[in-house]
Amino acid sequence: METLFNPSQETLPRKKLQDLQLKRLKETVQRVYDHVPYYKQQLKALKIQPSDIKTLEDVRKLPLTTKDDLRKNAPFGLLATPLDHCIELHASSGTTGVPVTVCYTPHDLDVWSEVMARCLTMSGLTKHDILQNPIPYGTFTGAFGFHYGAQKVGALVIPSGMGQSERQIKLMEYYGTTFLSGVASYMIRLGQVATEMGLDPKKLKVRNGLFGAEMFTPGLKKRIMDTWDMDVHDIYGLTEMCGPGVSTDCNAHDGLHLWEDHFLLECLDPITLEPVGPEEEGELVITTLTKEGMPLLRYRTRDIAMLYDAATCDCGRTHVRHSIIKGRSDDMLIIRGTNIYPGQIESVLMKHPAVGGNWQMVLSTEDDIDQLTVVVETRELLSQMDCEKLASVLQKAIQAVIVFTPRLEVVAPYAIPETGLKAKRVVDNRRKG
Ligand code: DLL
Repeated sequence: METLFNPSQETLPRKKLQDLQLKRLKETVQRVYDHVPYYKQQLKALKIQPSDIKTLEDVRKLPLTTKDDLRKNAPFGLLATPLDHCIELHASSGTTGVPVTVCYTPHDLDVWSEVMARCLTMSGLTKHDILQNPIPYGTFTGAFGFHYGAQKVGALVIPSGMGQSERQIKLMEYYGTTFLSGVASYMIRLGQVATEMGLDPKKLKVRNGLFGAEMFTPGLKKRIMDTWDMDVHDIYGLTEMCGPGVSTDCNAHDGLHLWEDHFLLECLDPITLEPVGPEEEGELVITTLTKEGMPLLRYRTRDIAMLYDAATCDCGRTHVRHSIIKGRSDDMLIIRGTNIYPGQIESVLMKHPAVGGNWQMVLSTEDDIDQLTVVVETRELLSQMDCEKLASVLQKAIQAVIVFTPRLEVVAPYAIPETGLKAKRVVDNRRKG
């Protein structure tokens, strides 16, 4: 049996968990009906009264909420409490420039710390650990989520903040960091920098890590484990729910347990919006069950995954598991009629030891035909001939997965410009229309 942060809640028998969810769902619907004019109007348009919610399945009567709905009501239009009751704000900028803003009451921060503490404990954090948190402390939820959760566990937090990779490595060495948190792709970069500084990452004291915030393929996970000789867990979350802390994989590494006492999960076909069957891919749609500041009904995450049987996992937790996030429905590219997720390309690249820390898919239009160029950094500087050999091997391996032949460009370490926090995997220069 694994160590659990909150054993009674994490192992709640399914029937009790569902009773609790129903009670909280009813409260949430009443709350938004009473306090959020936008939802009152939506519910009235669908002729739904809060008293119509009698079973958990009745969630399907409720309106869906999209990122666009949040933007239209930004920044504070969806609050269910006066702004005075909120004590912290976070936002995700997204691509259109209108930030999605979320405000937290003291209760919301308590719940966030609690779910983060559960995720961190699931990935091996104890009060004896020194956790280094190389994420920017700002409106992005990442740093604060890990910070609050780790303090709740009682670990010592080094709030090392964003970037300055050499400094991060020196801090690890100086303080004897045992646990790392953050954005998955940055761990590859840090490993590369440590090696260049003449340090073997395996010889540092880091033994565990919890990463997420972006596409996180098994290949990338394995690479981080091998580089650092550490155990790696995957954490999922989004600003609209709280930030990181929605779900994490236990030691079975067979899906991420999602905290069902705080979030009600549906997995829907993104086109028909009907529920998909067990172990069928669909979009995760989540209703908050305990949010005071900004409760959301049936939020369409756009994240594609599948649900596993909620029966008790070997770890003892009873909360439902979902697969790793395959990609976002809006990340799926259609290139020459073929549907491609960037994760498919990453899975191929990460198998090859000469491939370095960063890669991109660059799309263009030539003679009215879509062209895909996969640009790949090498781990070390290679000769022209070795670059050509590597390009040819990768080209064939990718072609086997995506059916047509992409162009391959092998470049030196660090040649792809860093774009900030989350890796930018797709550059779409195709002519539109
Ligand atoms: O990325 C929160 C977070 C921070 C999660 C640190 C984990 C670690 P947003 O910036 O709002 O919030 O982005 C949320 O990122 O809808 C997914 O598309 C993607 N995402 C987050 N975690 C994962 C993951 C944070 N483990 C969006 N695997 C989500 C794949 C992830 N994608």
